Amino acid sequence: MLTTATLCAQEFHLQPTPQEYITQKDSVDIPRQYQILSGNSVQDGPALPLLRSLMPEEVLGASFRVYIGVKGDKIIKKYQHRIPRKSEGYFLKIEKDCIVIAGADERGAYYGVQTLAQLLALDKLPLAEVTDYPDVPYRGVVEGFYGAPWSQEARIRQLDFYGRNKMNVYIYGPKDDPYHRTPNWRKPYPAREGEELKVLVNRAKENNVIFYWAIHPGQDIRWNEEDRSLLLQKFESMYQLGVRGFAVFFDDISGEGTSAEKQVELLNDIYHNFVKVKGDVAPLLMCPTEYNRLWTKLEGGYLATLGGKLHPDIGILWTGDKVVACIDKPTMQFVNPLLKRKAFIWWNFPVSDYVRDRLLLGAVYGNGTDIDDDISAFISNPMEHAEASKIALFSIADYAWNMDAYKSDASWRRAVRYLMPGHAVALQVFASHNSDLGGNEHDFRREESEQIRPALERLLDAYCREGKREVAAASAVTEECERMIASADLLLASDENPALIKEITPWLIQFKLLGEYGREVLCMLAAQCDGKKTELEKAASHAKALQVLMKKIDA
Ligand code: BEU
Repeated sequence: MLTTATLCAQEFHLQPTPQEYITQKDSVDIPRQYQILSGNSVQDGPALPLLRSLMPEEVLGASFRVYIGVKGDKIIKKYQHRIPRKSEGYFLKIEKDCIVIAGADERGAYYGVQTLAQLLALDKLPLAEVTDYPDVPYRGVVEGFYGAPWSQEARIRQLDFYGRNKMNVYIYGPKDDPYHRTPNWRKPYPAREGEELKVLVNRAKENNVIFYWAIHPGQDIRWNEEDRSLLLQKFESMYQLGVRGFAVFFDDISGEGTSAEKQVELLNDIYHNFVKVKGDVAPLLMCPTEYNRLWTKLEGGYLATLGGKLHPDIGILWTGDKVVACIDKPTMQFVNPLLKRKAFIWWNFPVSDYVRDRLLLGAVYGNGTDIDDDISAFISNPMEHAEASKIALFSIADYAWNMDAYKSDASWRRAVRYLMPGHAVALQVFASHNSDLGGNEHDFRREESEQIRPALERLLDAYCREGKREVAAASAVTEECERMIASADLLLASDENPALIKEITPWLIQFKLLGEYGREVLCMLAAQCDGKKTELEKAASHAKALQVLMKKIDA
């Protein structure tokens, strides 16, 4: 009998959460040998190589068969009717003697293989059927922050992560790459940087990710033939490196470059004379100057001009009601009629370039789960800390794939476990205290330290009002301080995810000091309440020393 999978999150959960996952109680041993039978439509893409990397013992004539194909391929004909009628959808079936992966298109087949990869990590393969597709057409990341751009290694790890998490877009647009914007947007990349980009483009292809390259010419563009042709030449040079997705960003500029009419003219020209001529390029994208509601001057007619005159196939990026804001139904009801298309959402989270002393490792919440029909994309602008950003990116992938099923807290915990399975408890403690931005220019705040908040409030309340020490609250807070200290040590000593630990080391050191400081303050409180003057002085001098150390780390 078929039963809907009920494995709890602690045990196993497909990521991103599939639309439908049905398992039987039975399972099958992972076959030692098998034969792969593949359709014509998967011969060129990355689905087949990925499948072969998962199942290397391919033997002609083996009794266990793996069928893989795309709608229309003979090899999966029997299962045509089970393939969801959604782009990038797939049907995956695991039986005693065969596996079937049937995609709505090549990327769908690839995602079927990615799901199989997760199931293959189990001891035995569950007999299962997965019917799956994404809610949002484009899902991914825009490397669009100010500050140190990601390293080559970090980008490679990101692209692999996107493939595994069924994200299909990466937009290259780091504000501090001089060849992306002023002063060097007109010039081709030097040979070494060009070669590195080529490697990334290929890695994106292997992961079925569209590599977009964005140009940011607005701060000094002159609306003349020379600059128009320099921009097209730059795009051509990126095309030669293998890039097949292009975007033009006009955010955060002033002066002549902000003209809606001129931006439209340029974009339509690129659309007709570059994108259409090439014929193998993804939809053209643009980021407007008025890219959020707060900065929209309706009377100026900027967005109306874009909406009315920009070719309807060009995607327009939008960050929401403010520069940094969650996206909901009213957000979309405001912007879509103006743009006359579904906005391509650029979500400014977990980007931290305006709060650089913070790590934003909290849960992803606040976006409407009823907006899948209103958006053409949901992409995230992350932190300059690539590995640490994956906590949020994991959940963003989950949310954009299946909004109805999205559970923020559970997804967050799975993200933490995904990054450091062997130290998930310690990383969860650290993440739960490193989520809020503090006061900031965009008034964007996140929940932080929620679990310990009631005890902290009781402790402070009793002390401030009556000068008393609330014993239960004091021990709860002390325990939390101990947990912080131990978690910091465990993570600092771990070699489980060196890239992540390297990024967060200063915060881990600070976290440990903060735990020690908290513990000492609670000793001071106990000593004061018990009238133990010497102990109070001893604890106070240690607490002061810890404060000095924390200031040094802050600096
Ligand atoms: C986040 O601080 C952030 C906000 C914007 N000023 C920039 N542009 C857009 O959001 C479109 C972005 O580059 C920057 O990272």
